[in-house]
Amino acid sequence: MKIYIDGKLVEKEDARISVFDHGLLYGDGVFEGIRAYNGRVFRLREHLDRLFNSAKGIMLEVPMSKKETEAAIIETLRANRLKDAYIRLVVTRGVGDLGLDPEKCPKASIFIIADKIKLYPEEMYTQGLELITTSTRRFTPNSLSPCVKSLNYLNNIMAKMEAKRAGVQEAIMLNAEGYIAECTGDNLFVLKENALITPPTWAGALEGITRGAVMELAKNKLKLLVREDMLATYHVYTADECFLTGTAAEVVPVVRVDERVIGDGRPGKLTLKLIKEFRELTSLTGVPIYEK
Ligand code: PXG
Repeated sequence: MKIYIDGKLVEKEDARISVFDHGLLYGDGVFEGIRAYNGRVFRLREHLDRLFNSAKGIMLEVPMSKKETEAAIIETLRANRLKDAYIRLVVTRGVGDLGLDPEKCPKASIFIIADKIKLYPEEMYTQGLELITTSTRRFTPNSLSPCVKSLNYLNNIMAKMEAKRAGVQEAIMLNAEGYIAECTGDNLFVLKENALITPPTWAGALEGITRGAVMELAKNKLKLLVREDMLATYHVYTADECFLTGTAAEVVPVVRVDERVIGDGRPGKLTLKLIKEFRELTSLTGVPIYEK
């Protein structure tokens, strides 16, 4: 496996980061999780825009332009001869001293891992997930903006642990006011009487790339009304359908939340249609890896 790190492709064993890197010492950095399907990188420009916006949010200068970063991703995929892949793009503050001050870090580091994609079990899509609401809240815009996809995922990790310990796979995270933000690594949607609703970014949701694609498909292909709105757990319990979206999971039906059955307890009809539409979109669109 070849890893891209600061301008070079190196073997996995040689891909190393310093113990003085503030990405490690403080979670000071940003990242993206991207997928390639059948030789095409899905929504690459959108992922790069989000990465650069996350970096701007924390005053971190990405050491390459968007164009160069795009080229580095393609180069890494080619070096590993991948057609279907999960790509992890990371920018850290770089090496500094033991203090917090990022001014002591002269140069940010960038690395790209492109690996084979580990698919989730098919039952997850045919049977649906169960969720709980966790006690760990999503952080608020008066601390770190939840729109910044930073290297500090401890909140979400704590929420994930709580879900696993409760015997379910995923957790709903509320914001400080008690409205739903999203899940630990996925956005949440509910469907009620032909309206598809998802929390806005100002409720604490990350502006998911999959979320954006699904909103477009729901509007244009399924002719649903789509809107961003505040949701409380009550609105999920009483929804006709519920599902999650994310790069790794794609579109996953939710059938139970906090021990309430959603709809008839099976993946919703429109959710299944969206899964199909999304799979079609990912197989047909994206930035080609092997063509010029
Ligand atoms: N919310 C959060 C907090 C995320 O981290 C999403 C939503 C979905 O966004 P996209 O753009 O992927 O549709 C994410 C995605 C994981 C994992 O293992 C998930 C993410 C990052 C790293 C790991 O589930 N992020």
